Order: sequence, then C-alpha cells, then structure tokens
Amino acid sequence: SELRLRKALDEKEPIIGSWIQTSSPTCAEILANAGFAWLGIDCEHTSVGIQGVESIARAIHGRDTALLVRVSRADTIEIRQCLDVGAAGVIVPMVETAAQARTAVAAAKYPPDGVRGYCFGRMNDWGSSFDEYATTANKSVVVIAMIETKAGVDNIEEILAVQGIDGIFIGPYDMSGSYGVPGQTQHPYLKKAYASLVDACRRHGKVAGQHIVNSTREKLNEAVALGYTFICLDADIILINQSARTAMETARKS
Ligand code: 3PY
Ligand code: MG
Repeated sequence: SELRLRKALDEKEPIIGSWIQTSSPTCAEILANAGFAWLGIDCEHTSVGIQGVESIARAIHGRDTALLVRVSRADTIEIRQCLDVGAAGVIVPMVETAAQARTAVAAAKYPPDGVRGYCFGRMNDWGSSFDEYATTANKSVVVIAMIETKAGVDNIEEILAVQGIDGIFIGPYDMSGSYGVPGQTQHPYLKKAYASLVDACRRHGKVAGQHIVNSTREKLNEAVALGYTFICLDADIILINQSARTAMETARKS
C-alpha cells in the first residue's frame, strides 16, 4: 500500500484517496474496502487523536490503502507518533515557509536526513522488521505540505525546493479566508493562485493535490485536466451524511 502510494507520487499518476474525520476504524475499513488508494485522517480539525490513528491503521492493515495523517501542525513529536503507529506519511497544514517545510521533513526522516527517533512500534512490526524499515522509511515516508494561505502561495518556490517535500495539497477554505473572500473557494483570485501552485509543482517535479467535495465524475475530470494527481474525494462524514439524507428523502417520498 505504501509502495502503491509512493509509485503513484513518483510517476505523477492520478491517485485517489478520501478523508477521515471520525476515529471509527469501521468507517475507515469500509473506505479502504471501497478501494481508495490512500486515506487521510484529519487530526487538525477533529477530535481524532493518536489512539484513533493507531486503531484506524490496524483496521486497514493489509489492504492496498496507504494511511496518511493530516497532523495539527509541523510538530516533530506529533509527526513521529503518527509514523510510529503506522502512517505512511503526513499532510502538514498551513505551511508558509521553507523553514516549516524543513521542520516537517526532518520530523519524518531518520538521520542523516532528519531527526526522527528510532523505536520498536507498529511501523516495524514491533521490532521484527526494524532493520528493513529503518533502511527504507526515508524513501517511502511521504510528506505533503498544505498550501492554504497567501503567504504559502508567495513562498511556493522555496517550499517546493525543500528536499523531502513530495508535493502540496491545497486547502481551498483557508485559502479563501486568507485571500479575503471567505467561503468563495472558486473565486477568480483563488483559481489563479491554484493554477500557479500546480504550475510550480510541475516545474519542481512534485505532485499537486486537491480535495473534491460532493464529488462527481465531472469534477474529477476537471481536477485531472488541471494537473492535479493527488486527489481526495469527499470524506467519511460527507459520504455518510449524503447517504443518510438520501435514504430519508426516499423514505419520505414513498
Ligand atoms: C482547507 O480548505 O483549509 C482545508 O484544510 C481542507 O482540508
Ligand atoms: Mg485548512
């Protein structure tokens, strides 16, 4: 699963994942079984903590779905703990400077590339595959920087120049706030900013990611045509919410 993610990122093939906002291993297992190549657990905006991340990692273990965690910030220990319980990588919110990007990468990589600490954990089968994991993790672990402010857009060249940053994921809602057009995620200013980010990623050989909410085939095609390859469709809560409402609407009609 980590390999599928790494291969897709390296080859810039579109890779489709989804988002997790509950700490339910059952929901995560359902999404993994549906075939998403990656799932990103949101630990920035939800109550999901490190135990939730570990339970979800167990729930989807052995499936062809890589687990990513959108951590709360570029924090060395939080990133370390997420990787140690078995995440294949991290999505780091609010990256605005190369220094923040370097902090995130350093947290995710063992020396000499970074400052990640060694331990026996889920990620190395409680020590059974310690050597193998220690020698391959720096290559396999993924670090995606979220660009969701004007400062992040302004500094995109230096952020993408940081070795170990695999690509970016756009945060359209925070971006709309930062650009003074709250909620208007498709405002022309923002579309221009998104296009410049995708272009910068292409030039740096890194992936650009986007979240598609209330997904349709049309929206997906559009994202791919615009150059996004790291694509997130909806979220556990969105899918449940939609299905539940549709079920009740159907019931009321009959
Ligand atoms: C944003 O739009 O700000 C996000 O963080 C989306 O996940
Ligand atoms: Mg955000």
